[in-house]
Amino acid sequence: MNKRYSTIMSMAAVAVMAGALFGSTLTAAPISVQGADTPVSALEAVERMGGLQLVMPGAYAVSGTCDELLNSDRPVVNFDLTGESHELPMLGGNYNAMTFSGQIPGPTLRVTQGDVVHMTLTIPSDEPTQHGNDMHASQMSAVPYMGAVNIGETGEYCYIAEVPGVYKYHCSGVNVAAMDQHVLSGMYGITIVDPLDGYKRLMVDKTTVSGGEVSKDRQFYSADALEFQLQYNQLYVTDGNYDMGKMMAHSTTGTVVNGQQFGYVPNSIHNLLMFGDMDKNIFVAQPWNSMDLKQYQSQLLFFPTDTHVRFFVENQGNMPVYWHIVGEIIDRITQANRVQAQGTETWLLGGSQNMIADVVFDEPGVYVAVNHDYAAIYSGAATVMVAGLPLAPINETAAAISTEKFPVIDGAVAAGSYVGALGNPYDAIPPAGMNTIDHAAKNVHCMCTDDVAAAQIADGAIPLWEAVPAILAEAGL
Ligand SMILES: [Cu+2]
Repeated sequence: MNKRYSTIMSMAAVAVMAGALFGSTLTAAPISVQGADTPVSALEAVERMGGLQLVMPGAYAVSGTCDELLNSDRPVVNFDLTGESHELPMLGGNYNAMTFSGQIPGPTLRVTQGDVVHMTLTIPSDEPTQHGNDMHASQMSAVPYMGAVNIGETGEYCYIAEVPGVYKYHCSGVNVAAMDQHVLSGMYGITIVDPLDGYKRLMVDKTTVSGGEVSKDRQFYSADALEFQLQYNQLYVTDGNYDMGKMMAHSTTGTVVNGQQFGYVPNSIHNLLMFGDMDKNIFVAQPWNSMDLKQYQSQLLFFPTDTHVRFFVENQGNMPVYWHIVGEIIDRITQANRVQAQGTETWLLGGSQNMIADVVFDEPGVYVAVNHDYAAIYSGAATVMVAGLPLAPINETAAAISTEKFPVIDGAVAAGSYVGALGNPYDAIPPAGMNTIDHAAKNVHCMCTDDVAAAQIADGAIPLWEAVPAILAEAGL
């Protein structure tokens, strides 16, 4: 798509967006030209007015101020973000990413239903553009609270998280303009609002047989679960920059899960443990193999069998997510702590839609969570998960290199999964809530800056690119 067409598309998108946000009576004012001597584009008109927010009558701004809510009796949870542009890696090279607080997705906020969220957004003085923030967990006037925050300044708003569930938050661009660019370049994250009275216990359909007679044998699991977060999005990039033409054509450059294509597939460590050879790949696509990749080296998700596993899933993108686990049936889907489905093979999430998927894995083995759209799978939406300790060669290798100082296999056995030896990836683990089972260990993993990776280490996550060579040296391998 050429640049001119791309500009036209951008103007059309702004007009559509403005119409959607402000309704028909208010749309005419911002898009028609006020005080202009010559005809200008809609985008220019918006810029001349200082952004769309100026035309919104103040009388509509009935909520969002903090004074009252911060002094109510409700618990207050502070959530402080910064808007930062960074160059980050994707398959095929680096690109100009935009982030909340140096990471994609941004930090996950976890609160309890009824809490007051006090969110602030700071734009550092060296940041080249304004940013905004729209939290879908809120129910408040978008204007003026979600408008652009100027460079070098901090914006804030407050709201009560009334409805439990998973909610997207995202940059609202520069007063809606370029919102697509900012979100699809990485400015998104989630809020988890735990139900005030906790999560529901999980029922799993089973049968039993006795004397040739089959009968129902429903199994119940406590609400406490081992938890993961998975956020789906697309990249639309040409020569390292966001390409709006590709977005309009739904022509994805890559599909990302938690900001990375194929970020949760085996790496050279798993190759080594499995085959004794770092370069002999286990999985069909392992683009993030090298130890030199540090926090970008791909990692796997680990959990024991016969355990309640809870996935917080958000579709941050522009395309549907047909969420499926190769080898499993999803035991339950909830939204707003209300059951949407039980025993479903796949669940569809449209753009900016979420779910909590509860699953119990009965059989030790390797499973793959996918967006069951082949284009999405092949461009990055494949997340490899291992239940139990099913890989005999890994168990043997781990036992062989296990030493008193690094009791690798003991840790794994104690945890009932390889999490005890290798940890679960930090960015796939949400903050703990009221029904959370702790992960035995975390490893450093994220689509993030080195500063964010260092903060993960400070929080106890293992940098496997340092730990594994140390273990191998200790074992004389
Ligand atoms: Cu932004």
